[in-house]
Amino acid sequence: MKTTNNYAGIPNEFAQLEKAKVVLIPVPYDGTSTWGKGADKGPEAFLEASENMELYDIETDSEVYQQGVYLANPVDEKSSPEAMVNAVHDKTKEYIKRNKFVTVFGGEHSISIGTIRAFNECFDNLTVLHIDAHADLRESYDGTKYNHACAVHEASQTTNLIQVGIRSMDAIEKTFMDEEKTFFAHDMVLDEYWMDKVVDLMTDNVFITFDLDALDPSIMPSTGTPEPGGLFYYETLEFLKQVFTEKNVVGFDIVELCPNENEKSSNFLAAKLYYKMLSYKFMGEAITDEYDNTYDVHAKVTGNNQSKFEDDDE
Ligand SMILES: [Mn+2]
Repeated sequence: MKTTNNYAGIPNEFAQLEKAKVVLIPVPYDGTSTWGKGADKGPEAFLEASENMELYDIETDSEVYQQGVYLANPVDEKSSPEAMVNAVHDKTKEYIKRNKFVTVFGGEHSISIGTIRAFNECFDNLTVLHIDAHADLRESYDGTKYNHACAVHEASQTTNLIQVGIRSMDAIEKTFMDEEKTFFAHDMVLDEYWMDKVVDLMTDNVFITFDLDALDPSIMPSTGTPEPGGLFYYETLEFLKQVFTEKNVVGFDIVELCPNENEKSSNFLAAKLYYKMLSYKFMGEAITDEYDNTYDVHAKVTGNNQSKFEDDDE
């Protein structure tokens, strides 16, 4: 029953690029996954669930779609993992430079190599908040450094990388892991202050890369590589709300939805999580307010928010 090609079936007036503060880039890519295939079907399932979701958010008393959400054409480059990463990078950067709040929906986690690189080139002192069951720190895997197992290796070298929810890794990944900035699931479950500790390690500008397998498989079974002992829904939202309130979240991606014909609730969780993150980003922001993607809309940041656009024309 698809009636429009707009995100969540929103009216055209909120879906035009010119007026939209938010851009959503789908990346239906699944080229390097090792176990459960199907993350290439993620964006379609996410968009379908989004169309069947209520657009009023009770918690923030807002209808964030009215800030404008432009659904970009999907990144369809599949000739090689590296070409895909470059295409994601270019498209992400293009919309950041157009002063949009850029969001990306995967696809497998290797797409984030491109999104993170684009954000890191455009924002100073970037923190990458990596929420995932897996460390994803390998330098290369299966003969490429653009494998999903390497999703944040580059970020570990070039950004303030903070990892949350980790419960699966290879010993070799310790080489690249900063344990001061790693929050293992088995520790988090015993530490009522983990959210504050994570936020304390952040710089002002934060990009969030959210692998859905960070969530507990009981609420998110439809993902390529499920791991027991994950995050639950409300603690995840509480944490995200704190991050969006206290920091300038400059964009985010959500990856690894691997839809299953017989289990639709994961698609709806992904749709709702995305919408919640937008709602937190723009809560308290009037629809008529101008958007500046280099400045914190909650005005909580007093630090230096300058963009790097000027010195970064390649
Ligand atoms: Mn993962």
